[in-house]
Amino acid sequence: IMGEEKVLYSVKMRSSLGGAHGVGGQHISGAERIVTKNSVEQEMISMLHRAWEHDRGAADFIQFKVEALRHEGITCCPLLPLYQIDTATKEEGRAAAKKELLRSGVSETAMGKGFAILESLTDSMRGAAVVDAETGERLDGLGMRGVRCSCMDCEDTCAYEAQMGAKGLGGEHPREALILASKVAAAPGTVAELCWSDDPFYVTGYVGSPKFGYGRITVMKEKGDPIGGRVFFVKHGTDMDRYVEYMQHQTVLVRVK
Ligand code: WAQ
Ligand code: MG
Ligand code: MG
Ligand code: MG
Repeated sequence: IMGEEKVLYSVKMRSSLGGAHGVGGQHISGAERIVTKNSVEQEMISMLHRAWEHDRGAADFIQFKVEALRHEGITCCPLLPLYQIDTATKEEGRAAAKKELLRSGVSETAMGKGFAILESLTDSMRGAAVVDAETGERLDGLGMRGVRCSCMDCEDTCAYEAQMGAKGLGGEHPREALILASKVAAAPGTVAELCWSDDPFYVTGYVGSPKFGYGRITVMKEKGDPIGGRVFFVKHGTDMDRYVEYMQHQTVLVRVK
């Protein structure tokens, strides 16, 4: 018999400063985990602290959503293998990212379009721009919001932390990025993903792909730059309704080998 403590809960937090999102508040941070019931409370406390102590500012508006998940709606995908490219400057990092995108199957045109979207931002996006990996056309039509990838976590936090801790990659940023990139790479249609952080002092970014995994690029922007974004490059002809539905609503647990 399955005990109460085996029921999985989604815990989501988003926070802003100067009011709620959409009514003048500036986005500070968001977080989500999928945990057993006995961990929900601890998770909420640690998210609260993250919102209050964030580099982007101390949030004054914090929202939580706690929701029991239905077992039959949950799927699994593998954790992407990680490799690292050491770079010293933003220019070097972005050049490395371009190389990774091209060898992952993104066309020169689409790569240029993806970079143009992120490099022309004057404020951070909330989600990701979806770009046709062949033609470079932006497909989501969601402007500064973009598509949010949600409803994912690692299946076994202990196994994950043991593996990443051993590589010196503990901490929230690599964890969240690797979990997200793993779900994105497993999506039907994804060719590659490009990302750098909106946290002003977090200069590491990555290119993820189902072909090569998670290519961590140590420097991709200048210190102090608060603008970040993501681009999901998809196969020409990808059904966008299904793609967005998977990103926003499919619960995916990422399995550590
Ligand atoms: N779904 C889609 N796009 C998102 C999501 C999401 N759930 N969360 C953030 N984004 C977009 C949004 O445009 C943000 O501005 C941008 O990505 C950056 O988000 O050491 O910290 O959460 O290996 O600031 C990568 C390197 C860190 C980690 C990425 O991203 C490592 C990071 P951030
Ligand atoms: Mg964030
Ligand atoms: Mg984040
Ligand atoms: Mg951030």
